[in-house]
Amino acid sequence: MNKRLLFLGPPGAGKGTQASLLCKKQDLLHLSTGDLLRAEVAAGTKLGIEAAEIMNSGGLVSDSLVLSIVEKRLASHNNCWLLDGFPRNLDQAMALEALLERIKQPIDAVILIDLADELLIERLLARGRSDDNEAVIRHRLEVYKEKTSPLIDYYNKQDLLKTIKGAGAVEQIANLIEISLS
Ligand code: B4P
Repeated sequence: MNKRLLFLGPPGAGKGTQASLLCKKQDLLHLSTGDLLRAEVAAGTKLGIEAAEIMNSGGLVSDSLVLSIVEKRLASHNNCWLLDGFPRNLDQAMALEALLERIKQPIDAVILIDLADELLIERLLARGRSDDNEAVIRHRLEVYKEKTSPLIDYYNKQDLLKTIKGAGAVEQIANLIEISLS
């Protein structure tokens, strides 16, 4: 079984939706940097106050801040996890690689969920989170293309990447993900 997974994809592709389902089914620790950051914002911590403005503009929160959140949780868990929405740029990917080497927990597979821009925008507008208005969504898509999409090549070269089409019913996509991991 794949015990250490990473979910990659544009905002709104369904990373969070699919990660929750798979983690429940396979008893993996679900680490969503988006959720963790939103929890810090809701709790009004120093870290949350720093993150809120950047999240509401659609930008990326600083690498050091996100890394500190992830490191704390990974090191304290027993080896089976799914990282959702992290890493989001090459610096984060390299920092993660160094961390995983140190704790001897290599990634087993990277799932890329891919979806056309128009569908992404439609889904996010329907979701209606505070950072889901059209101008912010378009900015997030640009940030994804510029900063995050180079990770596709990065993980492809390591022979870890599996690409799943994100269009269709939630259960259908969940099925495709499970097949790709079997
Ligand atoms: P995230 O919380 O990661 O959210 P996301 O990328 O927008 O959404 P996701 O792909 O998980 O889509 P979802 O399942 O919800 O990021 C938010 C912000 O946090 C970032 O912009 C950034 O500022 C910050 N951040 C997070 N991680 C960071 C990092 N590592 N470094 C720096 N900053 C970071 O699905 C979207 C909608 O579609 C939902 O409403 C869902 O119900 C619906 N949906 C899902 N699957 C569907 C399907 N098959 N059909 C129809 N609708 C579907």
